[in-house]
Amino acid sequence: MPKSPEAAAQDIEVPEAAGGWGSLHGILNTELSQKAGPGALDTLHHLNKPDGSACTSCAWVKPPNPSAFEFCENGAKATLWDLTSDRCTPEFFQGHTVTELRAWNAYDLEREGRLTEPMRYDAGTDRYVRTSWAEAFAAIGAQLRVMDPQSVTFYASGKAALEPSYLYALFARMLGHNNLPDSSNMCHETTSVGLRKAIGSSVGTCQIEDFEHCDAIFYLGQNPGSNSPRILHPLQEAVKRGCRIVSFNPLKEAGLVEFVNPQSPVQMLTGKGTRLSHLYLQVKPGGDIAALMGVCKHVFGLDAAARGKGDAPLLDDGFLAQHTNGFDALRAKVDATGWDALEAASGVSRAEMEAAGDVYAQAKAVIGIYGMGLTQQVHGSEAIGMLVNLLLLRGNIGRQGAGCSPIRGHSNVQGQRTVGITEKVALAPVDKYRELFELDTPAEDGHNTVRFLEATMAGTNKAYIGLGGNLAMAVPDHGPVHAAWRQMDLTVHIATRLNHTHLLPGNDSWLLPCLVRSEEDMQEAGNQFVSVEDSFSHIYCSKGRRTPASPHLLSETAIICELAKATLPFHPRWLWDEWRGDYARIRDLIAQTFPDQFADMDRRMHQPGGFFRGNDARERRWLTPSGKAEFTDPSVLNAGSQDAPADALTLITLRSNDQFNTTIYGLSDRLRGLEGNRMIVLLSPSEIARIGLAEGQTVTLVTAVDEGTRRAVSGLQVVAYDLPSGTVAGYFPELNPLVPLSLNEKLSNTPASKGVPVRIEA
Ligand SMILES: Nc1nc2c(c(=O)[nH]1)N[C@H]1C(S)=C(S)[C@@H](COP(=O)(O)OP(=O)(O)OC[C@H]3O[C@@H](n4cnc5c(=O)[nH]c(N)nc54)[C@H](O)[C@@H]3O)O[C@H]1N2
Ligand SMILES: Nc1nc2c(c(=O)[nH]1)N[C@H]1C(S)=C(S)[C@@H](COP(=O)(O)OP(=O)(O)OC[C@H]3O[C@@H](n4cnc5c(=O)[nH]c(N)nc54)[C@H](O)[C@@H]3O)O[C@H]1N2
Ligand SMILES: [Mo]
Repeated sequence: MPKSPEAAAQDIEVPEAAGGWGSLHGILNTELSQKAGPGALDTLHHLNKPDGSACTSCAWVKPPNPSAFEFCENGAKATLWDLTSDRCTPEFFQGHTVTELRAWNAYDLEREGRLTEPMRYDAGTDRYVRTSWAEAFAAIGAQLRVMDPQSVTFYASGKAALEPSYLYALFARMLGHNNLPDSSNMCHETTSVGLRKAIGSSVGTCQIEDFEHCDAIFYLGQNPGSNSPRILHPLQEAVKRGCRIVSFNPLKEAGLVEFVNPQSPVQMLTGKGTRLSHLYLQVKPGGDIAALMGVCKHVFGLDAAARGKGDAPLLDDGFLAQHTNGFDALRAKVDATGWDALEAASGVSRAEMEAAGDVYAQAKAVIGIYGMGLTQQVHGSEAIGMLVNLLLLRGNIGRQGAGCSPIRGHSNVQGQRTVGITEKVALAPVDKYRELFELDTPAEDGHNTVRFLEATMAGTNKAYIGLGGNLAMAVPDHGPVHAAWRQMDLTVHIATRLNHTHLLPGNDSWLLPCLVRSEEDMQEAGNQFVSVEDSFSHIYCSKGRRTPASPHLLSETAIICELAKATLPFHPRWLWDEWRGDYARIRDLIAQTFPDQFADMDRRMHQPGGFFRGNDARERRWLTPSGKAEFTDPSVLNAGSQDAPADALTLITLRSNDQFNTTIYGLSDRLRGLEGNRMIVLLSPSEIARIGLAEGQTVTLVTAVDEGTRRAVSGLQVVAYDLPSGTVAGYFPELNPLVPLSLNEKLSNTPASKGVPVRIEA
């Protein structure tokens, strides 16, 4: 007899539970390689607490009553990485041409340590050479002043805090453009657009308290063990209360299977953790739409049966009537779609979808959580819409213990959007800009990340300023993108460590080294602190205490102010010196610009747990055109590309446990049992046999859509792994050359990094 879906979930074996001793070894290894020193321990001790700095590794909540160690393995790694004792000095650059450095791998580049002085690219010697801040600002300002503002792009990676982010967006608009892509464009932009379309909110509706009251959590396409380990604590607590977790993921991720709490002596000593997932639906890539539809179909069946017997209905009729729109169309679609089609499109069985439907139906309060597995698909917003559909059926949004909770990536990526970094004029605080700065916001929408790359390839974008990040490596289609990148007139990088984007200099290129969040930031009014927003829309203060890595470093805020001063004409209300001197002045501007959410920000952000800027959908106020929460009638059953040839496999690009995006800490993907090599391609054993490959063999992956251009990555070792048939997986960013720029989410342009049609060449 086949196992029940519940029993199958209990029997899943993983190489190692999340947390546990392995996480402590992981921290130790990073400390050994980075030699951050004893002061770093003090920084870790204060991390995510009211008197410390906010961790840069993820956007999970900083709780009002923090535990002794309010950080995880990966937060510790990110902090130690920032506080390394290694230095990448002008002397280093003297010894290596840029061409030579381009051939280094990412790990070796960042291993050189923190950048220490501003550098200018010298084309004659093909080297970065020492410059002064004054020279850098004057030269960049002089260039920007004479360029067509529409040909200039200001990118932001989601680490920069609220204060520099607010000024950066303002600077762009004062210069005359809305070209403000950020890392969110490769990440949760699908949420910004898709969730907004469904419930009128571009961010999640849950608060941390909801995790104390939910009976079920539907957990889709997010890997907490590697990417947001602090979430494992509330998940563990919830499970201990009897809450049931239903996971949807093509990989059996250790963090969703078992957690050994490093703060529990019993669990650490016995090695026995908490089993997390009650059910584990191993969907195929993009299979969530169909799987969730199957869950809905079963709930409709249960509801009809209950009504037939005269029992209380399962659907929340009152909520549906008062708060939602479009139910009938969804219902008709679900009724008309057979189980065979749902099984084929999702990769999971009817029995599994029904078991998940039972969990949903029995739960009084349900939370839906998701990450990149949903957002980085061609029809990702429809997958989000389908999750919202399920939640709406029983009024699971806008009440205690229920809601929709996307897990953000970068530690302030949500906040950057909140304070004005957006290419869309409709989302910019246009009236306030006029009132506060006599500024007319440029009328045209600007570039998102994909549009920026297209414009660069077309030769119409000629300058790039990067506030952090490693954009050229994080984006799709490295081949054509990198060739075009070098044709730009001006490239400027505000950065902490050397990366490959810096090694694609335009005609004129600058490297401007900045402080990290855990470092002291002295300005005219004394040591400054900054603020960030987490996944739950709480705003906190973050205070740096460490001595900066070099006396020449400037803060991101200071660099933006100086660039703006060197570029823009004088205006009596544009007070760059005062803003630089005292960041409280910037917070006043944020509070005046967004009074409903940020009033009295400078005081409230010091509260333990920060302050909540509010969320209308949580209060069941739906800021949609209809004024109601919208059911989505999905146009497809699988969220992947509909143009893939029938014989293609689908590639998922993954993060390992030992990286932060393009920053590679090491070669250990411990939680998946993969060690020592990132140039690998994972396939199920049966797929390896079907294609006629052998484990350990080296192959080439070739993209199987948009085939006018050949996109290939060679030298990939075949590794057997438990995956659905037709699925292959490998690492981001190594496999980014395979992702066509044209393969992006329909509504948001988020690159479809979890659904790339490919073929294997032996
Ligand atoms: N240590 C560490 N922490 C990080 C980061 C890091 O790189 N390292 N990056 C930060 C950033 S910027 C972000 S955005 C987050 C990212 O955190 P996540 O959202 O967890 O992103 P990924 O690791 O890319 O992949 C998510 C999961 O989606 C699954 N998946 C792939 N395709 C599908 C699908 O079609 N359906 C479903 N249901 N699942 C699918 C994958 O197997 C994987 O488990 O983490 C943040 N935190
Ligand atoms: N194929 C594929 N591609 C992806 C993804 C995927 O899952 N698959 N994920 C996408 C996602 S979710 C994201 S968010 C993007 C990430 O894209 P980015 O945010 O652009 O990339 P990161 O790797 O986070 O940037 C790392 C660099 O940031 C700089 N840095 C680090 N800390 C600081 C700081 O405090 N200040 C400043 N100024 N600079 C700093 C350092 O120089 C470091 O080299 O990648 C996307 N690309
Ligand atoms: Mo991200």
